[in-house]
Formats: sequence, C-alpha cells, structure tokens
Amino acid sequence: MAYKIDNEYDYLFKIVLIGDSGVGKSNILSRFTRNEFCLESKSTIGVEFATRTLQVEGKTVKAQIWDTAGQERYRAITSAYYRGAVGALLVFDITKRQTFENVLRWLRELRDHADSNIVIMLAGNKSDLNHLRSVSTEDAESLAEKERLSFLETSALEALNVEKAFQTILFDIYHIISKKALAAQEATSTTGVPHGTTINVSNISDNSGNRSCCSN
Ligand SMILES: Nc1nc2c(ncn2[C@@H]2O[C@H](COP(=O)(O)OP(=O)(O)OP(=O)(O)O)[C@@H](O)[C@H]2O)c(=O)[nH]1
Ligand SMILES: [Mg+2]
Repeated sequence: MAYKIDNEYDYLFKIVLIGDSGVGKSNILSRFTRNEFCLESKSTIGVEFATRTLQVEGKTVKAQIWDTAGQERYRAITSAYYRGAVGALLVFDITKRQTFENVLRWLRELRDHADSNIVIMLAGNKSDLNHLRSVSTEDAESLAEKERLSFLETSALEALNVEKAFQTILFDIYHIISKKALAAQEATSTTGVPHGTTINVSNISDNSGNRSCCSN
C-alpha cells in the first residue's frame, strides 16, 4: 500500500512484521509507535496494526505497521496480511538460534505471498541480552548479504535501533517509488503523452481494488 493522498500525508506505506513467536515483534511495534515496552506481553492473536507519521526526505510518510502472531495457529489469513505491503521487518531473537534458522522459512513465505519488490530488513532483536547471545552478528550479516537484505540488531527494551530500522525501510521504499516516478515522467516526456502519470510499485491491489502506488 503506497498512496499519495491529500494534505495529511504524502505517502502511506504498509509494512509487515514477521518472525517467530516471542522474538519481540509486538514490542518493536509498540516501541516505535507509542514508545512503550512490556516485559510480560502476551502472544498476539490475529492481526493488529498501528501507525506513525514521519518525515522522509522532506515528505510526510505515514507508516502503517501490521503485526500478527508468529505462531501458525494464531495467524490471520496470510494473503490478506501481505496484500499491499511495500516493506517487511523480519525479526529473529539473537538469544534463540532456532528463530534465526527460521528466517529462511519466513523469506519463503514473503516470496510466496508478498510483492516481489517488497523492501525487507532483517532485525536481530534483544541485543540488550548480549550475554545470552546464540547468533553472532557475523552470521546474521552474512545471511543478510546472501539474501540481499539490510540488517540491524535492535532492542525494543532499550529502544536501540528500532527507529533506525523503520526509517531505513521507509527511506528505501521512498527511493524505489521516487525512482519509478522519475522513470515514468521521462517516459511520458519522450512519448509526448500530455498528463496523468500513474506509477505502479507493485501489482498488488488493496481491498478496495486501488493500485498500490499512485503519484501525480
Ligand atoms: N530483553 C528483551 N526482551 C524483549 C525485547 N523485545 C521483546 N522482549 C520480550 O520478549 C517477549 C516476547 O515479546 P513479543 O513482542 O510479545 O513477541 P512477538 O514476536 O510479538 O510474539 P508473538 O506475538 O507470539 O508472535 C516479551 O516478554 C517481551 O518483553 C528486547 O528487545 N529485549
Ligand atoms: Mg506479538
């Protein structure tokens, strides 16, 4: 979902949170949108989302961040969750090796359900628990490099790199979109078509059947 709309904001970007249960997705979301953290948070059931509006390269961007359960049995219908998403934060827990091993499984799910141009960032969460670490930064970096993802270690608890993770995703999405807008403008000027430029960043439609991204 990436629309250019009225005065309230220039763009609306849908970002999905994915990763195993207990890695800290919901706390990353609450840290980013409300600056809150909960040590005893319960597993998410179904889907929740929260928004935050911020500036990216002088544009007002509203990030709509979706959060669902890592546990299969609590998850909402997968295709609806991914529909229209232009960014994904794939989270694992640096103290739980298995959550890192499962990153490839989550990438497969993204490939199956999300748009192929989706911007993905890998986040190794709970970096405050360095003494319990079971995934080295180097291992995560090399996976990220191999899979062409950006990578950061985060701590929802200490509010470390959470802001930066979302800012990086939003910045990357914005750049893809502005590049497409420029290419479309150039195409228009060479073909001589007078006006009405529409740029698709993806083929995915939202619920109302609108295009994923439009720019005038
Ligand atoms: N030490 C530490 N604990 C964290 C951090 N982030 C989350 N937690 C804790 O990890 C547990 C699980 O966090 P959640 O945010 O509920 O995890 P989730 O990924 O949303 O889990 P599901 O909803 O089941 O998929 C909670 O007890 C959190 O307090 C962090 O950065 N550091
Ligand atoms: Mg959750």
